[in-house]
Amino acid sequence: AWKKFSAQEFSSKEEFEKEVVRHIETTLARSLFNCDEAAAYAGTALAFRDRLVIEWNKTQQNQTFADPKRVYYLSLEFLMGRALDNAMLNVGMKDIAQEGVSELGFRMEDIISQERDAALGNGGLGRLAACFLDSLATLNYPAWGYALRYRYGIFKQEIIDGYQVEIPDYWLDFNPWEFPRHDVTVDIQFYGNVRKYMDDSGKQWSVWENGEIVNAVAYDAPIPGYGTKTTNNLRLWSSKASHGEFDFTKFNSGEYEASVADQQRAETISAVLYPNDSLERGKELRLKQQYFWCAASLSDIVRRFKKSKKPWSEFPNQVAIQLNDTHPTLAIPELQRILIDGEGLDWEEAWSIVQKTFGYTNHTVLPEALEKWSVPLIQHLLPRHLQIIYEINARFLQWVEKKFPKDRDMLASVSIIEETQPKMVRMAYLAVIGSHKVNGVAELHSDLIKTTIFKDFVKIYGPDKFTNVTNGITPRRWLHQANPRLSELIANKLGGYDFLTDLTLLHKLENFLDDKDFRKEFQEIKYANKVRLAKYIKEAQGISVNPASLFDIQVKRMHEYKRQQLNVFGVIHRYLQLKDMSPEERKKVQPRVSIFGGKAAPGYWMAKTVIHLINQVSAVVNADKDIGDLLKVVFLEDYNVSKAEIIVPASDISEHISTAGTEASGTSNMKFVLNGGLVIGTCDGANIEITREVGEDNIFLFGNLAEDVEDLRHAHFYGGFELDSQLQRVFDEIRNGRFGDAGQFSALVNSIVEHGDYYLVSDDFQSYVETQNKIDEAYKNQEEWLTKTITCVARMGFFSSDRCIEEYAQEIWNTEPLPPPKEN
Ligand code: 26W
Repeated sequence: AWKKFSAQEFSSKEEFEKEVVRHIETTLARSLFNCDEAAAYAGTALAFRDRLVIEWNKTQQNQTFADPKRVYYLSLEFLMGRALDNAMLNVGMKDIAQEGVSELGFRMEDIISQERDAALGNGGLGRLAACFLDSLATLNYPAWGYALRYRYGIFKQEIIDGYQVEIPDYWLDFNPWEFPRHDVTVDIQFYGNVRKYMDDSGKQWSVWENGEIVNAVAYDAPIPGYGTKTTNNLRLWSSKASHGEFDFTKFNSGEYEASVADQQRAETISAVLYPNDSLERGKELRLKQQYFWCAASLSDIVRRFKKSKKPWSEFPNQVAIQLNDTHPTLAIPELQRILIDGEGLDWEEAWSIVQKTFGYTNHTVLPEALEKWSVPLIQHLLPRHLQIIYEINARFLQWVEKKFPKDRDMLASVSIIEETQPKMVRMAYLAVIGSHKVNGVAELHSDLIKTTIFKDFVKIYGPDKFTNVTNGITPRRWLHQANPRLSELIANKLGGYDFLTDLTLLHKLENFLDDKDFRKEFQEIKYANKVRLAKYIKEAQGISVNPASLFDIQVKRMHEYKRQQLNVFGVIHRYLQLKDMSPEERKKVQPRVSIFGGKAAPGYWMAKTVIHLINQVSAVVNADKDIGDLLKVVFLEDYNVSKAEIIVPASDISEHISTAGTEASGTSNMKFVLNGGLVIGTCDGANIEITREVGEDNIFLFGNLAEDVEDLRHAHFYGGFELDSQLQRVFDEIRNGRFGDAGQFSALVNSIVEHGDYYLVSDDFQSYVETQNKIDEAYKNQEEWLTKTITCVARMGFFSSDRCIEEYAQEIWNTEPLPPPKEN
């Protein structure tokens, strides 16, 4: 085996065991005689935690001493998944630990699976933030993540009678990875009023007063880099009533219930992650969460800056704040408020600091996902911020007016305030105006934002304010951890694990395309990963699938734009064709397993209907004796990060089939390809750049292009609607009840045949089905298929989140790494 880096080493398995036993007996106060897997997990985690903490403290000390420019990544979501395996691999001592736990009578796999996912996110945006933390630490950037410490992460999904049921995810029972910092607290104000006064020198000041105060308490989690001692910090804020346990005046005056209620109201702020992705609902509590987190984080950042005693003009040279979507946009007026009301800077000086400090990443162009908050709500909750937002807007519009005199349409269209009833604050516009750079997350997406939602801002600021940073994924978790055998095979061929920190080295794998042993092992690994998934499917879902079948996987949040409905209609079509065939014809068919997984937002009725249809189709198809292994349909319950680590390495084909122009990037597409699976996809998001990298022959693209979407939608309304005969038949079978109660699915079918087919399912169905047939054909030639998959893996170097972070650092943050000092 190749020597991997290690930080604070356990010099031997004995030393590791000793630490585990010590923690079980003392920290947990348990006897070794009743040590179960949960206790063994706890002991192992605590032993590794000790190692992380030492490097974490050193990193923080070193950063305090050197005081370089730091990056602050503000994200309402960090979908971290499990920490133990990642910590063992990043620190480089998994092998020793593995031997140690087996001597204690456990299997490492079982111990790892004891840990609950840290599921503080919905999907792509949250997982991207987690990959970024891994890359930032690995590349030695002084960087902090800031988020909320939700008591409940994304709900757990259960499927009952084919329907999604949401179960609360209380994940904090035992979390060895977090450290409460009861000494790091911030008072956060809500409501109240603004009073203006003049000081002796005649200067006008605004004070925000009489508000309600809630306490923010910091909880920190260490983020170890791979192959480096750098261990960064993820700081999560928890809300607490400002007067501690109870309000004793109320308590003593007999208002016991009221005092408990106050406390609960305060704690509600950080209680739950909003489970919507891509739907903005304008709830007051969500706005409270956003402000609470922004204000606590900024107070922390400003406090740290002030310790250095540098002049305020240095702030943007010491601090880069990245806004992960518009959710943290209130940080912009908040910093302006701190600088003018708190520190006494004049407006212009403060505003120039603000603009230089922030960068804004956009993750969606879907209109229903763009955040708008009503003016009366902000007025009520954050009266001073509303004044500041109006002032930002007034000055911006004056400036625009000078550039484009008399262009009233322009002024109305770029105003932060939308003149509706009630008036609304457009958060994306505030984010653009308050940042020095705005980026999209894949080339097509970054082009689209410049021609659609931010078109007028390109006219105003010029094109240079807008840039692209194509998303990436961390190869540590998504190759080394999820697919250890493939990682080892690659290391053996390339002469070490350097590819884990320079993923472009994978290109050398193309030299081994003709190496028989390599090919054989590559193929065996894929098969073993499919066996592992098949085993999991059997355990979790009770469905037997043959690992020799083609595994076709679509796992992601359930959404109409992601078009799981297109996939399931395709599955029904396949089923109907199989039923039509003679036994002779069936023998020629490529067996396939269609695997779905993903959560629907609890209020998203159409997405839930698609889950129900998939489960109904699954029940019918899997029970059909004629069909047997030729087609199996699986809906995997409760898709999450740790399940993705089993699912992703096991695909032959994965589906990324959004309506062109709707999926900003996608990141699971990258994960599947990196693990030797091919893609069926539309020309959307990062699929386009994946195609550029792997070559058109190595990806299965289909469907209409983004540039044609508008015309096609128009045609549905004005040109009449003619349905492809194959899709018509699918709908007929759904309607005649072949997959259960037809009434349940009428709205889904009608959204296509009667209500304009907004997501162009009918337009893309035929080419989708044809492309799936091509896949069957291609898969029959296993040698060619293998060549394609190896070639794809070799060409995935571009999609490392390390590349992505380097681009942010150079183009947006202007920051340098701070490597740990050499020790002897
Ligand atoms: C306000 C409700 C809400 C919540 C979350 C609106 C929008 C979001 C996110 C922006 C949704 C999201 O996760 N977007 C995904 O971001 C990924 C990382 O950039 C992309 O790869 C996905 O294409 C994009 O859908």
